[in-house]
Amino acid sequence: MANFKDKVIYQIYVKSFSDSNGDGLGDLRGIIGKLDYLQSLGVDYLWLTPFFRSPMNDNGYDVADYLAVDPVFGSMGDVETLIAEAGRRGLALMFDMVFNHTSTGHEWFQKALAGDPNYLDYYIFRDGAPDVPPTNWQSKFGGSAWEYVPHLKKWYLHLFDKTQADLNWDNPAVREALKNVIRFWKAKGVQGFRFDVANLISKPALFEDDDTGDGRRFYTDGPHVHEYLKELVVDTGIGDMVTVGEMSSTSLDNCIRYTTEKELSMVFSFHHLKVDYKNGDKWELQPVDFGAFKRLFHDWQLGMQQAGGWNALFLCNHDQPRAVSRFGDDKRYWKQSAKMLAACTHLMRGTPYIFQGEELGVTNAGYTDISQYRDVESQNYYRIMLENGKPKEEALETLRQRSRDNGRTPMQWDGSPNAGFTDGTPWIQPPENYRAINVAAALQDPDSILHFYKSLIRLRKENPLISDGKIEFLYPDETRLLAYRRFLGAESLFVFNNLSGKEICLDGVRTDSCEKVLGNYPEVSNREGKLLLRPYETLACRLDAVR
Ligand code: TEU
Repeated sequence: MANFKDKVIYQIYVKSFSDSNGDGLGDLRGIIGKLDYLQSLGVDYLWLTPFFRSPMNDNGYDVADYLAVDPVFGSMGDVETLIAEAGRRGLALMFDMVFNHTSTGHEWFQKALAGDPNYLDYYIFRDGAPDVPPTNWQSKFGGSAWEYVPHLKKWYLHLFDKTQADLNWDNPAVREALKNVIRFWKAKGVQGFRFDVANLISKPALFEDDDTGDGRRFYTDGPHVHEYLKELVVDTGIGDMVTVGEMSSTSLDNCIRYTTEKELSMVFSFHHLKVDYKNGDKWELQPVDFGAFKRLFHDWQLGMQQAGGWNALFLCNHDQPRAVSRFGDDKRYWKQSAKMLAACTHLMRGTPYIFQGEELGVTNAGYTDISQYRDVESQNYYRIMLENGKPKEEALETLRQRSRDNGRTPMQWDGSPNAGFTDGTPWIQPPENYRAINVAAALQDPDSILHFYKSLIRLRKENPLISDGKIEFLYPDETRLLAYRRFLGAESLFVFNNLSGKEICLDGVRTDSCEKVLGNYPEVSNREGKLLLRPYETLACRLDAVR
């Protein structure tokens, strides 16, 4: 297996990264133009969200042709140039494989609709009357997970939008067709893959109603998922590449298996990003439960370590609100909290991911009107919230905090109109604070979040302790303090993260023995010789001991 422990992966949301031709949408040539910036960060892999041919109902996660580049993003020639130019700068490419479903615009689905039995078996069709779906399962984007096709007198399953039809992985022809997609991109020089909702691909043999939930317990980490992933990896020869699976509502036990049984290098799990969901419902607001946040890191870090598994470390992606607005304080302690959240995740055991703009401390979008949102999930749930009687202001506040569009705003390159993302009209607006928060400004400021990220990345490269060391957690009962020790051989690094805007004094830590390695305040502070953590302080240091 490739060494992925000392690597840092940078996620590019292609549609919002850089627009080279003024049509308001990011594109591949835009990325090529920013490779020097990415190289200067020190990252190793670039994960690109899907840029394949698509009707774009879910921004490219509805793929109509896995082997073609959507013209809005560029051409196959651009992909080849990108791979070559990136390679010249020591950057490898990781492409996003959306294999749980295809767009209903895909040729396979169109043939199924035309009644071709071979292609009907590529998807999950069930006979039935027009008013009774086969099960009561709910789509993750709201509404029934089944759509009726009158002329076929059949329903098809879609766990996401109704234009994203779930593939039937039990059909060997489907698995073979998907392997060919991997082989195609591998031959182009792609060196890593991300698998979208990789743990939802294996559906149960029998479809039944879910009396207690939305159906996910029947297909999450489904019956043949481990077998199918292993087969895909072995048959395409990507076992020595960096691979990551997105695991929706998964379990620790399954993630141990995904990463220890030659399936994937690492996994994304999301439990730590649901700690502000009231009763597990994304559309019901509640303040962050930092106790749960801490506990989840504790359990996953130690659980994976004990079994030899491996985590992807992240707080942001294109489906999540911005971490600094969510877990930090994007007003009073914007800079401190963005740096603290970065250090807190990057110094744990696993491979860190940076989502475009995170390295600048980009905040949530701050939209005030429904017309500013673009995401299909946000549109659907806005309607559902209003239908359920939520007042408009409350529904808008919920979107302000929860919408995926918070993570999809244009990359903030400079303070010029549209943040330097496009010369045209951007498909989605940047947050208003882009005039202060942008790459150009961050490069000028020696104390910027951007420079802090560079230091963090460098630290990982220089210290096997960070990439390979073990972890143990300290201060289990201090809810707003996430503290841990990394260790390898005789060496130790202590990391203290204050998850609050209040001071915390640590009785057990004497500062006279403390040697700072990295932090977000100029000097280590103490009260009567004991370590004093200021608001949102992060401190990585060498110490004799913690009592
Ligand atoms: O996301 C999968 C997923 O289950 C969640 O991100 C989900 O969309 C969200 O939490 C619901 O609140 C992946 C992709 O990352 C996402 O962009 C796609 O829309 C989705 O799969 C379908 O392909």
